Amino acid sequence: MALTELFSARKSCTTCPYCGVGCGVAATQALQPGDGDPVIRIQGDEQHPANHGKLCVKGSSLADTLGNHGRLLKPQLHGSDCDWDTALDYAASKLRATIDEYGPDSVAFYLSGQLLTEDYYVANKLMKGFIGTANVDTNSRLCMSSAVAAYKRALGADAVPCNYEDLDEAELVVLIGSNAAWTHPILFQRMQAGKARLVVVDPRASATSEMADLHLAITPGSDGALFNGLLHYLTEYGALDQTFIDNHTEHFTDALYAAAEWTPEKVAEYCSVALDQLLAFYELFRSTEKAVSFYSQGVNQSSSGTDKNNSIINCHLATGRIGKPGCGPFSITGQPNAMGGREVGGLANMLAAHMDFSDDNINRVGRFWQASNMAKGPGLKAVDLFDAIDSGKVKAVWIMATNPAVSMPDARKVAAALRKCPTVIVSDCVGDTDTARCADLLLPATTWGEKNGTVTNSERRISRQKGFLEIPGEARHDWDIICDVAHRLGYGEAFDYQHPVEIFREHAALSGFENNRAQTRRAFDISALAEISEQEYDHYFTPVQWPVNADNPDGTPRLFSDGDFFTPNGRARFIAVDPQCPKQATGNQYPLVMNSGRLRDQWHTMTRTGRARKLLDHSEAPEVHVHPQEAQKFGIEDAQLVRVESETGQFFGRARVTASQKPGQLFAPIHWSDSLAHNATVSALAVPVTDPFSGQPEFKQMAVNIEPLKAHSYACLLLRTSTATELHSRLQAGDRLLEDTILHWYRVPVEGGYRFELALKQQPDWQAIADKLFNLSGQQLNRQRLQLPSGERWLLHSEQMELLVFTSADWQSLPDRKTLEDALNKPLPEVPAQLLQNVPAGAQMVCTCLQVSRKEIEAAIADGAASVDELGELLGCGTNCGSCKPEISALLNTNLAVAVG
Ligand SMILES: Nc1nc2c(c(=O)[nH]1)N[C@H]1C(S)=C(S)[C@@H](COP(=O)(O)OP(=O)(O)OC[C@H]3O[C@@H](n4cnc5c(=O)[nH]c(N)nc54)[C@H](O)[C@@H]3O)O[C@H]1N2
Ligand SMILES: Nc1nc2c(c(=O)[nH]1)N[C@H]1C(S)=C(S)[C@@H](COP(=O)(O)OP(=O)(O)OC[C@H]3O[C@@H](n4cnc5c(=O)[nH]c(N)nc54)[C@H](O)[C@@H]3O)O[C@H]1N2
Ligand code: SF4
Ligand SMILES: [Mo]
Repeated sequence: MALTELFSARKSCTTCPYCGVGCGVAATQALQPGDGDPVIRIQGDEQHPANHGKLCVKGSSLADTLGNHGRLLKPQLHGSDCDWDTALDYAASKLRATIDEYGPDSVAFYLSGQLLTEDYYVANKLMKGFIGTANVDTNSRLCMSSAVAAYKRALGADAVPCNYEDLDEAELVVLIGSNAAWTHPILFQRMQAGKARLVVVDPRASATSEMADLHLAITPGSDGALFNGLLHYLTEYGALDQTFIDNHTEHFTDALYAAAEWTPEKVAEYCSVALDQLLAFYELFRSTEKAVSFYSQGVNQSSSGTDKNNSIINCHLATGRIGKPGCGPFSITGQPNAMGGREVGGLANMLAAHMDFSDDNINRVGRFWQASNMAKGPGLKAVDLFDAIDSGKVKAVWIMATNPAVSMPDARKVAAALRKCPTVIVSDCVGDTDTARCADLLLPATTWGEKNGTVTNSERRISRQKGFLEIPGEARHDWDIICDVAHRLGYGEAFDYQHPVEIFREHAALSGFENNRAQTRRAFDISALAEISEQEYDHYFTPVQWPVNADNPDGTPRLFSDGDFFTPNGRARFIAVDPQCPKQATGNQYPLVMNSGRLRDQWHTMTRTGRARKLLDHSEAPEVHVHPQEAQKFGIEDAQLVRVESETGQFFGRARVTASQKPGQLFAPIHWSDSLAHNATVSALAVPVTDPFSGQPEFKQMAVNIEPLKAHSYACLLLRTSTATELHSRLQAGDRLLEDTILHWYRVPVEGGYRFELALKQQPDWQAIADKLFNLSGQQLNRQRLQLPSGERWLLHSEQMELLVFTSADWQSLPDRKTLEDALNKPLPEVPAQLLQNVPAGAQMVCTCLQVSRKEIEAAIADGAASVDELGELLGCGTNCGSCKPEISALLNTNLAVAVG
């Protein structure tokens, strides 16, 4: 419907709920005449300094992820709906009884970088000030904790020096363990629009490395050696800023001493990169003053991630490339509010507002909060926390906005620990997650589009998330739920907030409380916002970078310009780094290194992005990337189902045979879970080894084995929602008939229902399955058969088209899924076997926005299209959000190379 036909439209400016770029979003809600649902239009906010109006494919598809389907709309106690009073009384009484009997350290909160700052602040205050334990950890432990620990060691504070304009101005950007083209797309577009040369350090080829001037495919986990080598090279070739080193740093000689043995020759061998490539990188870094190091999970998710971060920071301190435009060590945050969580002190080893557990700080925060029962010291970090739940030391846990049964290392053990934990409370906006299944009490939370508060992005910029949708069912805001429980625990006075601005003001006041050189000088200070009015907060909040205080009332785009750091003596610290190998070592039993990470169009455990059908076009199934040589060695064919095994668990997925991997290494996306597929939780493979300083787990180097799985045949089932739900719950419950028949499954939401893809162990008795599971009341399934050179295909369907089953000897030769999906909502064709005709097999979608497939792009290249722009003009691909441009460019490179070669 054209907007002109709508009689009213309301625009609200908010912030994207996905990655740490923190793009501004303008949501227009247009009411339709009559009773039609409002039409939501999502666009980039042109005024927002993070994105200037642009959005990537996840952001621009936000409207497709809204709606009540699958939402948790009422509290549920032991699987049954209940009212809020019952739910909150239960939560409070269980917490109180556990604390009374076993002490405050027997309870814990596990929070998330996807909460708003206001939610985070009250959760942290309740636990650390009133319940009296610091057992408050967060999924940021799995994400940013090594970056935090390294910044604190080097700079004296968890303070990101850089900002996004540095990316525009840089002449060199070194992306280390970052696939920014997919994970921080708008920043990657900024880098490409800028003048910087790009160097990518990543063991595998990615969409990001495809666009780089230089790609160093180093041995997994060898980054510490690479940057020790760089420090050594910079020293040898006279690139040190000796004045900066002398005046503003300490321990330089220790770091240099540790780096001394890392000659280019030794590094090249250790990291398995060609010496000339290595020298090209070192020389580029040496000769480019404006150099940004942009790093993420490839270095953080490591058992020596803090040291790796410091090895990078060392090179910036040695060259004085920090606190100046266009340069700096830039740790990029993953989640939309990972930074906000760090600000409030949501990690178990922090107290609040960048204060640790020194006696002075405990006293200071205790006075500010007027707290009755301050925590005395650090609490349990995520891995230790779930171990303590497993061993029974922690007996009640409240999990908010995260899915640890999927995302924690040794995920199976985490789920089992939760199942036996006496009290598990889960606050989520959706009802069916792997973690929710372990809960005693489920609390329906509001989510993006409904929530109201602040988030801080990767460049320390605080922006507003604003609610513009009606709150569905009985969902409530996370901060409000926490405060209600605090009231029931008897701490009402300290949690008497009516509006998030009141929490924000208190948070801002705490950040400035006794924050000066004489007492504790803390980087995080937003005291200038402590008096903000509700009107300003709701209507005139300009995104601003902290510190925002009396000295910098308009915020601070760049830190450390004066060379003054947050250490006691004001000097930044070099850290001597002794590079370590991954702790999950390969050997005979587990000879391969398994890497894990993100896909372009999905967000984590897919509870939101998985709702948008089009976001599954890019990749719809759990998969494992394998080098052709390795595939041959293990007898694996492309698209075949494989089983990956480690010391802790197993993972099933389809093989993607690709030279983007190196031999000896595998890669799997992290997004699938037991709710969406069978045995598809990658983190089940991770042995929970952690970094000694940060406690961050090693997710990028898991030691595994792989084997092909032979299926008898494959089937694709199309089911209306109710039938699909029935099948899903029987699959989850371990129905015997299904278990005997099905080797692996995954599901995809389609219009009107779901498509299930099955790999089968034996010829299934569909009639028995249908009779038993779908209540067809004796109605016979109709059968059609088509004999093709590739084997036979079957179509089975019920009279009401409740169930359509297509089977075939191999997965790829089943008909095109889009055509089949359409059949679910149409009357059966007169000759049903038509549906079995050889419609082209599923074409991978490259441009999700304009629905342009790889096949179409390749055909256009074959017809002479020779640039991304030309393809955009011809097919439209890449002309909306631009997230797919790196892939289009890669297709051009390969296809033109083939044409020329
Ligand atoms: N599309 C999408 N975007 C996201 C997210 C999402 O779920 N989907 N999640 C957000 C979150 S929370 C985060 S934390 C970020 C993560 O953002 P990134 O860190 O960019 O994403 P990952 O895919 O986890 O890993 C990045 C790269 O590290 C590489 N790597 C693996 N081992 C090594 C190594 O030993 N050394 C080096 N140098 N590199 C290595 C991997 O091959 C991978 O390409 O993404 C954010 N953005
Ligand atoms: N193997 C492997 N494992 C990894 C990683 C990896 O690279 N490899 N990466 C790690 C990293 S960096 C991260 S950040 C984690 C992410 O892992 P998780 O945090 O476990 O994943 P999400 O799917 O983001 O979980 C967020 C949950 O919060 C819910 N939710 C959304 N909005 C709200 C809200 O406003 N309130 C409430 N109460 N709930 C809400 C969502 O429905 C969802 O269930 O995974 C980690 N695990
Ligand atoms: S880059 Fe994409 S996912 Fe990240 S904040 Fe911007 S629109 Fe959202
Ligand atoms: Mo993350």
